[in-house]
Amino acid sequence: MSALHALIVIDPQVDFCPGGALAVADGHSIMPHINAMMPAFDKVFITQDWHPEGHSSFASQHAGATPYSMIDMSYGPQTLWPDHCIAGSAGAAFHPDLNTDLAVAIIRKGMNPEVDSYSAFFENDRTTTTGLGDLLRAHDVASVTLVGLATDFCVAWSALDAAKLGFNVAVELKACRAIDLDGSLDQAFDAMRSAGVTLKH
Ligand code: VGL
Ligand code: ZN
Repeated sequence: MSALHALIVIDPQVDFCPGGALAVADGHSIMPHINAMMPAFDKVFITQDWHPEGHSSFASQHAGATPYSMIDMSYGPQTLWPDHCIAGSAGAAFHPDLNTDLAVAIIRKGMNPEVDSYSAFFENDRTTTTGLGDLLRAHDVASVTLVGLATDFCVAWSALDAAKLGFNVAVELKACRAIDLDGSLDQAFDAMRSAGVTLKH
């Protein structure tokens, strides 16, 4: 029997909140909402964006490039970001308002210097797995609800991969905040709807 419902909290980290290196507007405000949701789920998983210094997704590593511009990497187009979520740094820590006590596991991603990883399931090469899909199955999880930061990048990519892997997927938008670069939020909504992801308001 595989019928459990997991909450997957995506990248609820200091650097994605106001004052952080890659601040998402109002990002901190989702933390109390996520805390309140956790007890209603069978299992809770949390992801943590966790990059080495000099990661290839940082604009600082590409001569003349500015943050939020795009480049072509060997694995496809990649947005360049400000340096953020350096492994072990204060900015990579979970936001202090988040209660992490109920988490079954913390999945770190983005550690390969050459490849970014928006999704909690696969790196941006779309093939290297983080192991989360198998871990969820080992925990008898069939349905997942995603919350966290940012709606249009790591939450959306994770939701699309979860649907591709055969999980029932919902995104609780009250507990998400977006970056919204050049229409990325509307694109993410369209892609998630087309993939059968339930968007909850
Ligand atoms: C994220 C950009 C770079 C996210 C992570 O969590 O949405 N976005 N790294
Ligand atoms: Zn990142």
